[in-house]
Amino acid sequence: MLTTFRQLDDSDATPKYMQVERMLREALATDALRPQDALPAERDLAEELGVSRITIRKAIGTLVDEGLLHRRHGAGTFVTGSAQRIEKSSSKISSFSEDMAARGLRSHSEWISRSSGSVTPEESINMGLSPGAPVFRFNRIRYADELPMALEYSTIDANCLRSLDAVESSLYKALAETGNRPTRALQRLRAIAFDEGRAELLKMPLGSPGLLIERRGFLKNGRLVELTTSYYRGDAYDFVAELSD
Ligand code: 16G
Repeated sequence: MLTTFRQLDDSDATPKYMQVERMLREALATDALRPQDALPAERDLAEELGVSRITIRKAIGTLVDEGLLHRRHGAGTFVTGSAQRIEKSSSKISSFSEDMAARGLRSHSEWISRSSGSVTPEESINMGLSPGAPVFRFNRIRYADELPMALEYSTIDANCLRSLDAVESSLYKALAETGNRPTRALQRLRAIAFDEGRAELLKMPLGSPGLLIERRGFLKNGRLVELTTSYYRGDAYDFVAELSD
């Protein structure tokens, strides 16, 4: 692995950390470093390139901020990029936590916000709830291991959950506790390019491809429980539909 990196040029007056950064960018551009590859330990890289660990850390830090690399706690630094693709069958109604667990990935979420309120006029029409009906809103960044995979904005009929705090790691788990996990869903998919705000939250370059998925989740009796808009990274998901005549 180390031999794939070119040595720094001693006669170059550019600060060393910028040279390391440029060298790493080249390695990424030429596929010497490929998606999911682990970078050598900072100590080894510093030794190999004849610079300090601080210099290495600074160069890597810039690329982490740009989302080209990411750190996994206790495991090191890895190349971002096309994540392990998750194949999702659209005929089964599953949750993000279940999808990840089925692939041996650890899921967790970071809260963007959670709040209680009442339906907007648009939600009232979309959800078939009376104007002023109480709802909870859960806005989350969803992670698979340490990789941000999706942004999810959910509006839930407040009568379907014990409380706003009932949702911890899984929304569907909390809904199941009150017997209100959706049993049927309608989904709409659309291709998008990530704008600046969402690209930043997902640590992806501006304009990266994504999938916008709107899910309406219903109970057996036809009542709508969930209205969720998800933004999935386009390089991580394959949606599979089974069709028959
Ligand atoms: C999935 C659903 C989303 C649901 C969430 C619950 C799609 C496109 N969307 O991401 O509608 O709210 O799972 O996940 O599949 P959780 O139970 O792990 O919070």
